[in-house]
Amino acid sequence: MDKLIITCAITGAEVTKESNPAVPYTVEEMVESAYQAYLAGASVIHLHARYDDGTPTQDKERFRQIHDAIKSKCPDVIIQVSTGGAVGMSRDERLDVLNINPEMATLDCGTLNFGGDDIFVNTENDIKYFAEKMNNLGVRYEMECFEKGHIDTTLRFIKQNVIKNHLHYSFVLGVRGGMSGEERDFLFMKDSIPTEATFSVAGIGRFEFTLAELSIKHGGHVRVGLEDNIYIEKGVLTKSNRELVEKVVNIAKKYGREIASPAETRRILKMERE
Ligand code: KMH
Ligand code: ZN
Repeated sequence: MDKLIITCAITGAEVTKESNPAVPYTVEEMVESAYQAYLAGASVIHLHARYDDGTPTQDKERFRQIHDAIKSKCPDVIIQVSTGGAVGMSRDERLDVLNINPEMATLDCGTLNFGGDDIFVNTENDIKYFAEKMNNLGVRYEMECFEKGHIDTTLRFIKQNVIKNHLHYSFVLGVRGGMSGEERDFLFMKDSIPTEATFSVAGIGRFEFTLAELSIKHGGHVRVGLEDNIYIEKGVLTKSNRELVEKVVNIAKKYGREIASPAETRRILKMERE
């Protein structure tokens, strides 16, 4: 079994300090949160940009500021920028971040309801457009699949040579409007991807640690972080992203799964740049 890749989704675009004061907004808060998560064992930081008041943005200059500040504190960490942004952003707005030449980015592979009146839109043409841009720029992408239909879309795109990366999936389960995060959901997703693919699991809310444990057991990788979940255990707010990462490290220990460094992560995901 490969060593375990831990991704930390430090802030997201939707969760606020009103829900958990540990959610980072400012550049300084993001850097400290990313650094602490890295020290605890995260080799990948899944990054959204926000302004100091918490407003999400895909503005390349804001992203560059945060990206460069994190890299100067932990130069080897992999920064995976979000091209999902926030609900309601346009295609080109979401893609502005590619102008900073990131090492890795997300590729969202389908549309879904996102709670209340929100719809996170990723049409077939959007996905193609995003994949083609990233192929041309040599940006490595992780395919975010919120339900099984999104995997089926990627399988079509692989056949059509629209998706050309090493195949690395993230199953994001438990979003209100997407697939839930029970064991059967996880197994269905895992068994639906090509055998040569790697995968990580991001459990939203109460699914964060049950899915982390399942993924660790089944040879997958794990994403945790305040973007996805604000509790360390039922009813107890987490103090930090670091605490969430540490909890995964402890689960991994139980199963004898070692933690991948950033260099090992690049090897596992075949992402060394030529
Ligand atoms: N904020 C969500 C609407 C991604 O990062 O690629 C989308 C999202 C996915 O977080
Ligand atoms: Zn995200």
